[in-house]
Amino acid sequence: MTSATPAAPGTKLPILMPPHPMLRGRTRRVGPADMEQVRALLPDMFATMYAAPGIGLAAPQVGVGLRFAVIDLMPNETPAPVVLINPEVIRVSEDWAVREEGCLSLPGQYADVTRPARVAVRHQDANGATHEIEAEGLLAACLQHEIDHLDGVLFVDHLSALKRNMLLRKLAKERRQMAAG
Ligand code: GNR
Ligand code: NI
Repeated sequence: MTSATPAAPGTKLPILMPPHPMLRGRTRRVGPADMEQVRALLPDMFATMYAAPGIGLAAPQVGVGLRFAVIDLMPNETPAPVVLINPEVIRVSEDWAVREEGCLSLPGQYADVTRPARVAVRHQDANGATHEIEAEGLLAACLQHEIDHLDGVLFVDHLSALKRNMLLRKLAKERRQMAAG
């Protein structure tokens, strides 16, 4: 059997949905003492993201209150996993871009989100080495979306209150109907 996604050795974790408080809390910076725990979680985070499927997953979405996330935009259907530990936006462009976003914590909900078109992000990898990414397009949106999660922010928070409540109510209704069979 062939698969576009890597044979992830990890285990799928449950993805939290609103109103879970973990999605609204801030996360704690990953320090040297946390690296072992983070490294142990990474295979499960990637397995969860690839299975969903999604292009990013932040630790709070799987109930972990630490400042890290994983992404993989799968350019040309080829895996390109990136580990973002303590990611920070260090520069933003003055121009904005609109893009339709979704979120694994808000399944089935999509909306146009306006964000800075380009960002530079500094982060550490699983070995503690520091990197800087300059991004535009989908990668820029995804990086900002994941860093938002680490601050308790969901993409719907960038919408009007009217649109936000509409999407959150639609999700709650769809989940009730799903539970009722
Ligand atoms: O899978 C995802 N797709 C996506 C599309 C546009 C902008 C951001 C994203 S991230 C999302 C996965 C997710 O919920 N990450 O937190
Ligand atoms: Ni998300």
